Amino acid sequence: MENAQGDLRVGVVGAGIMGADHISRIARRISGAVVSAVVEPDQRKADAAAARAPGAATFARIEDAIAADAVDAVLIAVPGQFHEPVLVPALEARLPILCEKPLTPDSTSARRVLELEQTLDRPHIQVGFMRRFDAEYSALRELIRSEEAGALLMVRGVHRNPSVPESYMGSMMITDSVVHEIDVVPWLAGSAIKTIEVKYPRRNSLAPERLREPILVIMELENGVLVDVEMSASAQFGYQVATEAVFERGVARIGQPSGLQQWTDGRFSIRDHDTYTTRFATAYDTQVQRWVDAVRNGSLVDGPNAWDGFVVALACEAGVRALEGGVVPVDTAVRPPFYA
Ligand code: ISE
Repeated sequence: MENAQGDLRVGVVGAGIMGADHISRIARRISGAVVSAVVEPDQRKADAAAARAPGAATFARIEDAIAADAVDAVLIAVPGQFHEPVLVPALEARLPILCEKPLTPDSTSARRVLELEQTLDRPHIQVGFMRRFDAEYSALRELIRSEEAGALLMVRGVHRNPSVPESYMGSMMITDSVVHEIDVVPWLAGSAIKTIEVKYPRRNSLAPERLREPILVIMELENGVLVDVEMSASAQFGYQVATEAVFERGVARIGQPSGLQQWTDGRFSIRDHDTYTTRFATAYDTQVQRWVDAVRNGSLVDGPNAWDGFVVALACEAGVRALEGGVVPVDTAVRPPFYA
C-alpha cells in the first residue's frame, strides 16, 4: 500500500477549489503520502492541478486510475452529486476513501453506499467534516463534556459566506453549508438533532435572485439544547464561522478573528478570512494527516465515517423541507455495530 519511499499513493478526484487545495496540501504539508493521480475529466484542469504535485499522473475516470494500479487510497473532492459514482468503484476495489462532505446528496443514495461498504471487513470511508479537526471546536467539545461551566443550554452560530458560485441553489444553504453545523453541533453537544425549523429575516437585496437569504436555522437537540445558526450566502465582507455556547454558569466563544491587530486612521482592525480554505486550513491539514496516518496504520478511518454522513443526510432532508416552513422532525436511525 505504498510507493518505493513507503508513502501512501493518494488519488485525488476532482481538480476544483477543494481538489486543488488538497493536492497542494498533500504535496507540501502532509507526511507519509504523495498525490500519485489526479482524476479529472477536464484535461486542462487536470494538468494544472497535477503541476502542484510532481510525479502525479492524470486520469479522466477513477476506474482508469484503479485499472492502472496508480492509487492506494482515494480523496474525493468533486461536488456531492458526483460522489456515488466514485465511491462505488473505489469501494469495489477495497480502497480507503476520504470523501468531502456531503457523503452523497440524499439519504437514499447514502444508504446504498452504506450497504456496499458493509460488504467489506470494516469501514473504509471517512467523511470530510473538517470542523471536527479544528482546535477551537475540539476545545469547546472538551468544555461541554467536562461540565466545568455547568450544562450546555444553547449554541448560537453564524456561518457567513461573502458570496457563492452560480451553481449554488437554494437547497444548498442546507446541504452544502449548514450541513457543517448539522454534523458538528451533535458532535459538540453529544446529542442528536430532533427537529429543524427555518426562519426568514428581511432578505438581503444583494443576494442572487435565485436565493432567499439569509436564513435562520433553529434546531432542537434530543437533550433539549436549542441551536440557532444564521446562514448568509452573500455577506459581502468576508468569510466568518463563529459559535457561542451558553452554559448554566457562563458562555464560551470560538471563531473570533485573530492575528494582526491594526490601528490606523482612527480605526482598529483585525484581518478576517475571505474563504473556507483559509479559515479552516489547519483543520483540513489535521484531518488529512490523521486520515493518512489511519490508512497507513490499518485503521483506515480516524474521524466521521459513512454512518455519520448518512445521519447528516437524514437531517439535511428535514432541513430542506423546513425551508418551506414548519418545524420538521428528523428521521432517526440506529447505528449498526459495523459503524460502532
Ligand atoms: C462550501 O462547500 C463549504 O463546505 C464551506 O465550508 C461552507 O462554508 C460553504 O458555505 C460551502 O458552500
